[in-house]
Amino acid sequence: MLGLLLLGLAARAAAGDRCEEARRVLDENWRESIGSTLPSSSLYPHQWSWDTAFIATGHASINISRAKSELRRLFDAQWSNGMVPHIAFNPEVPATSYFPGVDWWKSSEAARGVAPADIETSGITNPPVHTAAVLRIADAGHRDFMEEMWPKLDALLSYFHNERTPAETGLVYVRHPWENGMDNSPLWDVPLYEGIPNSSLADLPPYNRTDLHKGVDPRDRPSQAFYDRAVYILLEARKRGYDERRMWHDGLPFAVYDSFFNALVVRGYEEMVEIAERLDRSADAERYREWAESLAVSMEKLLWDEEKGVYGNLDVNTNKRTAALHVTGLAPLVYVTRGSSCAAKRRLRVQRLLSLVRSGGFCGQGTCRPLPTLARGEPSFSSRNYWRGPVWINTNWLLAAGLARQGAEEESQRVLASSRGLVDESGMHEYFDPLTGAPHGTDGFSWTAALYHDSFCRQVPVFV
Ligand code: 2M8
Repeated sequence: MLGLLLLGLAARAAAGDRCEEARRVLDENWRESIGSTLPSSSLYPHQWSWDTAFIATGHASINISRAKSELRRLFDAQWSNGMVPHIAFNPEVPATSYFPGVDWWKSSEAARGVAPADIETSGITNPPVHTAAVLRIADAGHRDFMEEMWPKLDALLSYFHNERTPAETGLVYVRHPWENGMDNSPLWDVPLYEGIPNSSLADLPPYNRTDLHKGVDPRDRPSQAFYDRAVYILLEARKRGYDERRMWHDGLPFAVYDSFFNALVVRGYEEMVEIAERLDRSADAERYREWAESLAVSMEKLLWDEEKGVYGNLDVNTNKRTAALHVTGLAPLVYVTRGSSCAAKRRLRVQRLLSLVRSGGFCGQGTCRPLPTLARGEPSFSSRNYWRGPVWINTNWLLAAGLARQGAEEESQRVLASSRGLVDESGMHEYFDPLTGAPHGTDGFSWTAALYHDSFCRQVPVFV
């Protein structure tokens, strides 16, 4: 009994230290000159869109003025069509510090009049998880920030509805594997390697990968074949001035209706309903309710994979669906909209996803650390390679919240406890080996720190 008590106290002490460490990491990665926090001072020296949302969420319980500044600076880089680029470049660091940098994207020149003239950015986007950050800030007593952010969030979410949702499917497509944030997810293998053969890459200009020289083991990073294709897709988009209609009509080298991205858009629409209601914007709340509903119906109709028992991805170019036991396929747990015409199906499918979360493949039997991005036993599983198996704190955070929303409180707590254990043992690393708990990627990683703080260090209980 005494032993248990001492263990409990030791764990509390460790968490206390880690809370302090989380705040320190965020402080060290903060850059006053751009008013935002870098994902990592070495590997990622610019501002990333969904990282910023997670960082601002964490800052809501640490430093509110930084939380607001993060989002303000990111949305200063918003394009006139509503797109928030996945990178807003940091002018303080040399061009050689990150690949592909400003010289590759050339946003202000290639998308003149649409991309901002005063901040260089990438030409692709990220999942719209910023609504959650704005709600956290509002809940910390800053309702006025919802007012301030409303037009910017509305432009961003409307961009997905107006520019990225072709009427025939009603789904949102991604046009680069970097857009959903899971760079080398195995779900990209078919569209990338079958869709873009080596022969298309003959004229690719030479480039230097900076990520291989930043102290991270190259075995943990995406392959050269992946980078070649990532650069090729970037250059094809740039040639077309990043014009959405033109890219779509000319034919995109890579275009996928991805379950993870679509699920986060539904979740974004749901949070817009919440924000609109708090701001007494009933017509806007109704519009977002309808968008969430219709996107959820399209997901039930087109993305569910009965054989695998998860939501899959649909390739725009081949109309083929691929599914894998990857967190991508579990992501529809994050939203509660049922899609009224498919509600019964949706209920059954959520039950199937929950049984997968409880299964050994996703570390449900206490055999490994949930949630691996790819289930053990899947052919391309790697416990250390980036988005092909390791546990990430942001996907755990999103899924833990989703599980709680589905009423699976025990599973939600198990996923949170896993994140806590991994960080308590090793610190603020980028990702973790689900089999051994070993840390990988860069250290001093901001979203790990921010979401650890949001989950375990603030006074108000999470996800209630
Ligand atoms: C990783 O992606 C970038 C490209 O956007 C990279 O590998 O250089 C991903 O983990 C992505 O999700 C994340 O937003 C970014 C910065 O942390 O790094």
